[in-house]
Amino acid sequence: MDTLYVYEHCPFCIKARMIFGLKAIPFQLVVLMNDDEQTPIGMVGRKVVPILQTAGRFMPESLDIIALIDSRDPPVLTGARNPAVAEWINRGRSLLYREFLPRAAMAPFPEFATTSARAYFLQHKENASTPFVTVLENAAAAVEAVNAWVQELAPLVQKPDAVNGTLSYDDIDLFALLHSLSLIKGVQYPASVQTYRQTLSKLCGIPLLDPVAI
Ligand SMILES: N[C@@H](CCC(=O)N[C@@H](CS)C(=O)NCC(=O)O)C(=O)O
Repeated sequence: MDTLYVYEHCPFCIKARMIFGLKAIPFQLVVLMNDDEQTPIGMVGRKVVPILQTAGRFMPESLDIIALIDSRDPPVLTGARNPAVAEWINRGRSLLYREFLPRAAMAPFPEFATTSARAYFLQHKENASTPFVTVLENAAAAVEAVNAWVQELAPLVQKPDAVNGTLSYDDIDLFALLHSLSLIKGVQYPASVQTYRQTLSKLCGIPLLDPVAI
């Protein structure tokens, strides 16, 4: 069976997990400790996830993993992309991840199960010019900006199970981002977006982070 090495907070890992869920292909999910440098370096020469172990080899890069798994018959990511979806993502991605990282640092992700693993994340992800505490102190204004951005997604969602009507790489990018977004408390989802993220969560077998939102 294929094994996928991940961190649960990692959006690239969500993308790789999605293709297994969408195709109902069984796989083993292994969460690495965030400060475990040796395991990924031993597998692919650098500290990175996701890593797929398949047919006796190790493979990094979420898009390569997705392409490999989707090349098994029948492919599911057959729909055309809509450039407006990528444009929407690009408009808000840096705002989202500025808000996401300090919350991730506090969330009960298994890759942070030890103090040293959580400390490693803080050391590597906290930006000296904008400490996490400063981001969180300004959360109210940021969540308002996030909400304005999320409203603009509503008209782009064509179907609950595929943003453009047929599953495509836009769904991979969009659900991975909405998964990260679900860690942010106070985000208000327009009806079409709410139904979409809940439907994709079920189809992919990847729970949203709503219950642990901060
Ligand atoms: N291009 C890679 C990017 C993967 C990536 O940036 N992964 C991050 C986690 S989100 C990582 O492993 N960073 C090293 C670290 O967190 O220490 C992909 O698409 O798979």
